[in-house]
Amino acid sequence: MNLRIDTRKIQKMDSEHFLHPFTDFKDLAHKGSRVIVRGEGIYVWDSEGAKMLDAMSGLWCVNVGYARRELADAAHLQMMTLPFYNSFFQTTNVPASTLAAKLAELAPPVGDRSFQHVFYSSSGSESNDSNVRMVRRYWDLLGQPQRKMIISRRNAYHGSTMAGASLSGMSGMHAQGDLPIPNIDHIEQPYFFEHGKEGETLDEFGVRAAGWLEEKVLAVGPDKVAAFIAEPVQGAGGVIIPPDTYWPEIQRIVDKYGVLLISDEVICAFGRLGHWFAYEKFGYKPDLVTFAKAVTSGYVPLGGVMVGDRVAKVLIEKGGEFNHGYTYSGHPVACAVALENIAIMEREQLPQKVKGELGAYLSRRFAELGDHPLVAQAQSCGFVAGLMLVKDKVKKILFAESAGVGMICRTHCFNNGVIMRAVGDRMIIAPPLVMTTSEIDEMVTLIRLALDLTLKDLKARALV
Ligand code: PXG
Repeated sequence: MNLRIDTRKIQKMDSEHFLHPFTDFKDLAHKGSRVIVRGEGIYVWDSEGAKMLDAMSGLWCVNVGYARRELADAAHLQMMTLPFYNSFFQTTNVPASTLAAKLAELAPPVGDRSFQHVFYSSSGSESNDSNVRMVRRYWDLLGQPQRKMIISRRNAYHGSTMAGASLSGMSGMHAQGDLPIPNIDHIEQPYFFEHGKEGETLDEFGVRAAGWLEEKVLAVGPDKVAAFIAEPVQGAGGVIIPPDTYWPEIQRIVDKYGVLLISDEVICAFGRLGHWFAYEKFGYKPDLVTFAKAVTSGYVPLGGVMVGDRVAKVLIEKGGEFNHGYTYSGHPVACAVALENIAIMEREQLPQKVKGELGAYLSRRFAELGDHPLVAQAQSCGFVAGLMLVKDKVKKILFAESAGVGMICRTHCFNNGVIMRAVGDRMIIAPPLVMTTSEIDEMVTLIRLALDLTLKDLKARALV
């Protein structure tokens, strides 16, 4: 397909008018953006014709791959039928109601808790703002308005709105804009590589790391803690996979102190970890589940919160009017695309594949990268994976942050046909779930090539 794009012209408009998210504007204007023009299957192309295997699924979202006609047809049909109508004033639309029922069917009940209700938004950030609103309303209605504190974790990512960025545990975000907002606090992340002690097993570490939540609850005062929010596996923080003992211990603690549990599954839901929702994989019982991204495979923006019975009952029975919502809550086109996206995942059994042979294959092939001289750890969980680039893997010596080794590696990836994301010196992937085993082989070969080129580059700069 010849799209005849004038790269320079687009770059000029881009640098003169488009302020990109999480970007040093001046630096990008100087370098010029890479113009992505097309996607098909697991590949994207730039305006200069370079083809890249997109091992990040856009940004953790294109789970069914690019250029799916079914999704375009669903959007087209819905736009011609009813492109928009609001759901504020006692009206609804067919896709929003149908999708709500479908999501309630897909979210498995756990113990005495089930999910029968959905609150819609258009993004993960908005959904977490809605969570803050719902959690505070819940405790107010129960006559415990002093329960305001929401505990999160350092290096978590929960979005970029005022509440989302506050819940996120990233100091760079907090440093801009007087964040966090009041009544949000953070504990350390369950990252063994950083916090594990000499001689401690992974399982022991998992229990100790979960214990940081109990310490924080006790320090704040159990009657003041409203909720704990966490990603099942931290995504943007660098694919931090918690030890098996972590989630059961977290569950024990939130149960003991009656604290609500929010599972932020913006990355982990919709098959990414081999389940429709990731709390099922780890066996914990959230009260609220945030979703976005892959609910539509990123084709159109949609997000929301699965509201568990415990919270829903109080908001419905005692709440009266809930003074919160968005113009696009239950957007008909977004919901129609989500329904078709879920139908594709069901037809192609994508969650089952990730949970079964395909996920096992990715895990095996990715782990092989652990033998590379630069790689200290190559781990995966379903279809997310991360590896750590280190100066000395035996002595666990890290590169200086200023060396920017992750970015060097990322550039070699881009220039050699595979898109990975660098988080510091952690290189991470979240590939489309529609990959075949031979595409996994191709991806691993390209990653190894990028690692070899990085090593060569670092030797030339005398950094190893
Ligand atoms: N929660 C989680 C767990 C996320 O990963 C959000 C909330 C916010 O979603 P929205 O739709 O508002 O962006 C996210 C988003 C990265 C990166 O660099 C990750 C996200 C967004 C942007 C960049 O890995 N995750």
